[in-house]
Formats: sequence, structure tokens, C-alpha cells
Amino acid sequence: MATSVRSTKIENIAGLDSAYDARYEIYAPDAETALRHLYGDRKEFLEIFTRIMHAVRGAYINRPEALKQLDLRRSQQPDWFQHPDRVGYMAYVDRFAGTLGGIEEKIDYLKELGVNYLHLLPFLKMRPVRNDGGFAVSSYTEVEPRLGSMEDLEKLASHLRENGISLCIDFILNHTADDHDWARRCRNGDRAFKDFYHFFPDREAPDQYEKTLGEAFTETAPGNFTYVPEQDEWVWTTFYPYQWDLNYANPRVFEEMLKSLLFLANRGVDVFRLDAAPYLWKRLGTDCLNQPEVFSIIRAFRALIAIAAPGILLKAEAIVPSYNLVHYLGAGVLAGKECQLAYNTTLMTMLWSALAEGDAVRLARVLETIPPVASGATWLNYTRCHDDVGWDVLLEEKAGYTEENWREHVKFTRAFYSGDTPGSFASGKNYQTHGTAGSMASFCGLEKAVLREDDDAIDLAVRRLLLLYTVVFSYGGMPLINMGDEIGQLNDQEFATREGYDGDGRWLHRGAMDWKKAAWCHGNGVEAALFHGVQKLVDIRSSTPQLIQSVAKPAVDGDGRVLKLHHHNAHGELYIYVNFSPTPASASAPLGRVWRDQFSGKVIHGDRIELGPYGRLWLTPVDEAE
Ligand code: OTU
Repeated sequence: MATSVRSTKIENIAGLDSAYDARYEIYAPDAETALRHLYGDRKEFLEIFTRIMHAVRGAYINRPEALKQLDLRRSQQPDWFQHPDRVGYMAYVDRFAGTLGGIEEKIDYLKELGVNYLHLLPFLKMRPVRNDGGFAVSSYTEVEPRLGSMEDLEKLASHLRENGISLCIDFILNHTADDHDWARRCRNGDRAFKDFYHFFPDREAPDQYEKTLGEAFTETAPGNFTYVPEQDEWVWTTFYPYQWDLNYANPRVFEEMLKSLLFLANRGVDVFRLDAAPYLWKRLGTDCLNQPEVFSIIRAFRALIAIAAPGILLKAEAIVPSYNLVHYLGAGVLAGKECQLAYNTTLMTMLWSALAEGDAVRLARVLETIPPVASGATWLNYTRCHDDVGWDVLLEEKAGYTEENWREHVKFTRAFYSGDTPGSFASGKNYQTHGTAGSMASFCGLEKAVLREDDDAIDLAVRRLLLLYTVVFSYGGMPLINMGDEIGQLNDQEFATREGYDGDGRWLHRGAMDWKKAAWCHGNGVEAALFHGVQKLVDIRSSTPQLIQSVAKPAVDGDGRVLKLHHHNAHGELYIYVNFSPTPASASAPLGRVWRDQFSGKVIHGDRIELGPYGRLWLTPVDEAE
């Protein structure tokens, strides 16, 4: 057992207030354990640990008083983000509102919809031309000048806070842009920065690694290594050649990234989306995903944040099968020590699969296999985001189906959403070798229906969209709306002419927010049907305490076409029924109680329930006093 450095460090923090000292006592041992796993074999470990603790201490000292107060409030209510009234929204700054300042003018719109968690896609200083939609960061402490300044960020964060909206930003911690100061210094021959990245003098080691590595961008950026002519060396680049993977085996990288994170936290950021989290540690002979050290990196961040800024949440972006994914939320003895939130990519992909098939059997079977989530953490449920839908992840979640059956199904689903399958209602485009690009409304059939001016088809598309959101809002966890879904924004057919496109098909669903359409949300057309439908879900959800710290148990009914979700907690029971097919379905009513559907207000009598095409019910027990 390694000797503890804790007692030495405790003296160093004397003089800070009791809140800090108490948190140090609790969380420094977690940080130490995690950091020892990463760097414990270095003889200078004590120095490394001391430097890191000084950074944490400095961040606390510099933390604005208002944020310290928020930290205290949140420590008293650590499940604040799990309350059913929490609803998320994600958007690109420029496409939603032009600049950070512009976002302030959209706060009323967000509030009207019922949103109180806003994820803004990358807006930190980015590589000028090709920058992967901002995911190639040139500086973690500066805002992209085109989008605003650090002052603007602070101002926005504080206005959002005043309006009860928490701010989530991307923390792109796997790689920097090749024009980040660290990368520039490397190219200029500064040896001190060589170790910030993974460099190789020739192809020997890269070729060895490639044998077991996958590929993120199979078509636009094949391979995982890029030749740097200035250095006559190869550098590790999982994503685009201009995104250089950071080397977390170097403790300075961890230290610098921690400082960046705490710097941004002190500007008023509430939640950090840990981009491409699975990739942080490399090990020869593996796929270099989900390595044990990745979890120690996250654990160290979590424990150190818990000391300096405990109101902050970490959200894992890990597009991996659920048996790996749950570990990003902590499991077993590591419960409460990893991220608090993770994208539920299994639910997301399976929702699309069920909608394409008009059948919920596979969906329910896969949901049953998702391992339970640790207490204190929860899912972030969504249907679409700025990326493609990657079907690959499903190949690993067969839920008892044969390899061949499952492969065929995944192939069918992908073809369905590119619109290639005869009779498919969807409009989308194949992306790379394994994904599909397209907006939620276009996937749901609105694009084809509008083109045909077919009112019945438009109605079905609206029903599909609201059906998927019903599951997202009731599964358990926080729901996330992707910009424009609430008004049925379609694919951007001009995407290839947009600034930033660079041959990347994901721009198909990254068009600017159509504010003209958004203004129609008060009318009585499609936009209004969707906007009010989402608003209604927000309302119902926020008065459903049965969702607190609960994940639904899935079942099927109605010849396999109806998904039933069941919740049962200290606040009672909840049943959700959704018919994934375009034809009516009949299902058995839950027994033992009288139930009221929160959508229609109607009481359910008898033991059968009839659902219309893509029909849905939100059933809570009728109060006996009623
Ligand atoms: C993320 O996505 C971002 O969401 C993308 O927009 C970025 O391009 C990328 O990182 C690089 O920064 O491969 O198709 O397991 O799969 O991080 C999306 C996680 C991606 C990865 C995911 C990545």
C-alpha cells in the first residue's frame, strides 16, 4: 500500500474556510487514489500531487462568491439535476443566436419551452478554417472572437443563472487543434511540449497500434496517425488530422487540462460535456477505448472539482455499448466517483430502430439488458444531436438475437433512415461507413410529407416525433432537446455550401435555427403542434415525482408494437404506453388501480387500452380522494 500524502497536504491548505477544508478531507483521498493509479510509479509523484492540489486551492480562492453560494446550495441538494422539472436543450451558438450575447435574447424562448439546462456546442477559440465544428480547440481560456469574449461568457452564464438555467459546455479533452500553443511549440522544436502529444519517429509503432484500433471518421479521416512534416514525425490523431490526441500519461497534460476546466468553471459553467471520453488512454494491443486509466482520469477530475467547485457536473460523451457506458457513471464501489450524467446512446439508437420497424420488441429487449445506473448519477436521454446516429454501437447490443439477425436489422435501420428503403418515411443521408445524418423531423417523415403536401403524412410525422420525445421524457434521467426539433426543423439542403462544411455530412442537420418557423409556434400549424406537444411533455414531466431517481422497466404489449414503461418509487407508480406502429393497437391496462392519462385528462376504465396510430398515454393513479 502506497503511503498517503494527504497529511502533508492538509497543512498546506490551512487558513481556507471550513467548507473547503471539509471537502478536502473527504475528496483528497479519492483524488490521490486516482492520481496514483495514473502517475504513482513516478518518483516525483509527491511534487505532481502537490502542484495539482495548489491548482485546486487557487481555483477555489478565485471562485466568485456567487458561485460558492451556488456550490453550497447544490451540496445540500446533490440530486438537483435529477428533478423531473429539469429539461435540456442543445445548440450551436452561431446557428442559434449568432453570438454569446445573442443567446441572452433567446432566454425567453427557452423559458417558454420549459428549458432550464442549455448545452452550447464548442465556442472556445478554434482553428480558423477546418475545425470540426469547433471541436478543434486552439485555446481553452479564450472564446472564439467571432462568437464573443470571456466577459460575454461570464455575463451570459450569470444571466442564465438568474433565470434558473444551467450552462453546459463541451470540454474537448482528448485532443487540441494543431494550432494550439502546445502544438505550435512542438512544431517549433520545443522539446518540453513533445510529451503533450503522442509522437512517433516512424510508422513502426503506429502500424502496431493500427492492428487493433478502430476508426472514427472512416471516410473523411481514415487512419489514426498523421505525418507532421516540420518534425518529420507521426502524431496520434483519432479524429481529423488537425486534432492531435493529448497524452494523459504525461501528468502535465492532466494538470493543464484541470486548470482549464477550473478556469471555465469559475466563469460560471455548470456542466462539462467530456467529449470523446473513451479515447483518453492508449494501450498497445487494444482498441484504446475505455481503458481503466480513462476512469481514473475522470475520477481525479471529479474529486478535485468536488473540492474546488462542487456544484459542477461532469457529463460523459461515450458512444459505446451500455455495458461499457454505465461505468462512466460509476458502478459498485466507484458509485458517485465518476460522471453524474452520460448520453444514453443505446436508448437513442434503439428508438430509431423501433420506429423504423413499427415494433417495440427489440427495443424492450435491449433496454432490459442495460445495467442499472449508480445512485447519484443518471442518463441524459436524447434522440438527435449535432453528430450522426452511429449504428455501430448497436452491433454489440444483440440482446439474445443471433449475430446474423442482428446485423441484418442494423443494416435495415441504417438504410431506412437514409430513405433508401422503399416505403421509408425518413429523409437522411448515410454518413461515413456506419452512421446516418439528418434532423429529427426529417427522420420522422416530415420532410417527405411536406414535399408531398400530404396532411395525413404530416400528422403521422408529428406523432412520431412526439412519440419519441415521450419516451425520452419518461425513461428516467434528464431529457435533452436538440435545437429546432421542437419546431420540426428539416434537413438543411444547402449544407454543402455552408461555412465550416469541409466535406463533413453532419452539416446536413446543423442548419441555422429557423426563427421564422419558431415564430409560428403560437399559430396552429405543424410548428405549433410540435412546440405545444413538447411544452406539454415538460409540464407533465415536472409534476411526475414518480420519475425521481427512477429508470423505467420496459415491457411490450399490443402484438409487440406497444412499449410499456413502468416506474415505481416512493412517490408511487407511473405507466407510459407508446404505440410504435402507424396502425391502432390494443393493450392490457395496468391492474389494481384507476388510472388517468395526463395527455388527455381521461380516466381509464376497463382492462383494455386502445391506442391510435403512434398513440401514447402517460398514466398516473387517480387519487382516491378525487
Ligand atoms: C465527438 O464525437 C463530437 O461529438 C464530434 O462532433 C467530434 O467531431 C468528435 O468528438 C471529435 O471531437 O466519433 O461521431 O465515443 O464516438 O466522441 C462522433 C465517443 C464521434 C466518440 C465521439 C465522437
